[in-house]
Amino acid sequence: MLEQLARIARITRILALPLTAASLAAVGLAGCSTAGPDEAAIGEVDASNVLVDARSIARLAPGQRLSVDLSARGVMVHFAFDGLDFDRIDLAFGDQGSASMADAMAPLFSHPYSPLEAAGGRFVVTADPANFPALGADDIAALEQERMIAREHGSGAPRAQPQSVDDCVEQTIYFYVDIVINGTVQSVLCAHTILVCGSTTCDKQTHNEHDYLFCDGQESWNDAKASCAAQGMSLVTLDDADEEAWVYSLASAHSTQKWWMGLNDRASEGDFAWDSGAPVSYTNWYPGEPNNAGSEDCGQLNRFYPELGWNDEPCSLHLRYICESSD
Ligand code: MMA
Ligand code: CA
Repeated sequence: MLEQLARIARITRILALPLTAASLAAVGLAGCSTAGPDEAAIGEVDASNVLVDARSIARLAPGQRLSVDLSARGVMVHFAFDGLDFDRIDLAFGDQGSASMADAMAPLFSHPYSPLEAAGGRFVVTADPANFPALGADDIAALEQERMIAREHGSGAPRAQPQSVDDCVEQTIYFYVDIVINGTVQSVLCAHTILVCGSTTCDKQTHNEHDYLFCDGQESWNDAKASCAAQGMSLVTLDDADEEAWVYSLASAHSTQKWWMGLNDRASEGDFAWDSGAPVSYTNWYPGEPNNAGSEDCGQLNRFYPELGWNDEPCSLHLRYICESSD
């Protein structure tokens, strides 16, 4: 996992940042103390910011468990996941009972934005979106619809677009994860802060020995192709339903908006070809597509989310994109 993270960081220049009091302040959360993570322990940051880390567990008597109340209004619980013994923590959800953290968080740890992936990062978990004063009603609506949003901000600066390596911005990613409480699945809002350097962040994944990048930067098809080529890759080729299902589920976990793939008929109208040069052995056009509506030469996924099925769109649109290695 750590090795995978190191590779992701190297290739995509995403750096997981500890969620410090300063970065909390930057996202406008009320009641944040300026105490550094080293001075903080459970209950010691302040009444509205509680840190749970390995040292909190070390203070427990043998056999004792730590109970963390996620239902408390106005309280943000910060989990420093590194070295945390989930088996010794109970998460309490008010009327809805409690669950061992190890059981409750199992789905979270298999989520693409798992804190285990973000080793060294720190997550904020709250059972109640109302505990996030930085989120406006529109943000919540977007979260509800997309189940994840990214907000960009720089400290003191106007809301910034990620620029170059020298001009990194902090980005707080909010997302819902499903955790299991007393056998039922409940959505919990989470946030973590990453440093985004460069205009695009890409999540690297591997499937059937091919590497894939799920890139969040919104690029024209040409620029997306060039960005893949710069990594020695092509825009994704979908060879069969199995590969499509895998790509679709990961892409949709990042964003249910549209994504570019490699299929296009730029060279000759109606003759679709993959960016990788692979033969077109499989297609899954949505009924009525490709319709070349107003000149559309580039293939994309998720136009009809949550339904599967591909669409053609104008290549000049700026969309997220997926790269794939040839081996
Ligand atoms: C949009 C655009 C097209 C697609 C149609 C389907 C109106 O155009 O996404 O590419 O074919 O929707 O209705
Ligand atoms: Ca179309």
